[in-house]
Amino acid sequence: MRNFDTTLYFITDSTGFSEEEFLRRTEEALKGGATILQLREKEKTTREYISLAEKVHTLTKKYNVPLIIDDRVDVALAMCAEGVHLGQSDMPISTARKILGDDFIIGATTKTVPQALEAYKQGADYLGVGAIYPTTTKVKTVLTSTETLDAICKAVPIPVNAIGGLNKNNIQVIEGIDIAGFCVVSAIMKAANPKGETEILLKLAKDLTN
Ligand code: TZP
Ligand code: MG
Repeated sequence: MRNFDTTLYFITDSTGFSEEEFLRRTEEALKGGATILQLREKEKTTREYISLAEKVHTLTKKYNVPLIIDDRVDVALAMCAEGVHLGQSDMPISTARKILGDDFIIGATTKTVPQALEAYKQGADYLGVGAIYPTTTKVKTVLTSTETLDAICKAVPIPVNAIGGLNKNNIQVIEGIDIAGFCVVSAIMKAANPKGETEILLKLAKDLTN
């Protein structure tokens, strides 16, 4: 598996942006120091998803940041992404691992300790756990307590990231929990200054994960 660092995990959302503005904001986040980037598209056709992923990949390669594709093993394979992120109703991790091989980064969304142990057993490289706070990003999710997050961090030896409603004013809630990093969508995507916001979040994330 290739090296990756989930300290500040930026997940994109193109909703409401022209492609040009979406790509500009995405590049600003990369300039600001996002350590890993997930392209998350729920409405695009397969062809549109691949086309946008190729454009985003050109940017992530420039900043040497791994690109993770949400939900779609086929899209990730088609455009040679570095990884894929799978939820509880997506392809099973063990099946994805068989298809993708050992070099691909495979992430999993888990909300309980049994789900986390199962994803780890099946070959997940990292876990996303949340939503920690209510989120305005379009997602089918329920809240996960910080106690469950803590229990998951203690249960698996792979990096665990907190996700959901996190921003510079509330990520301190995670203090003392052994997470590897934070995932954010709107805190960066909708920021007036995505680069500046990413820099602030990266510093906070580094301080809280050390
Ligand atoms: N999974 C759980 S919460 C969430 C996902 C994809 C969305 C997080 O978005 P935001 O804007 O950082 O709250
Ligand atoms: Mg998913």
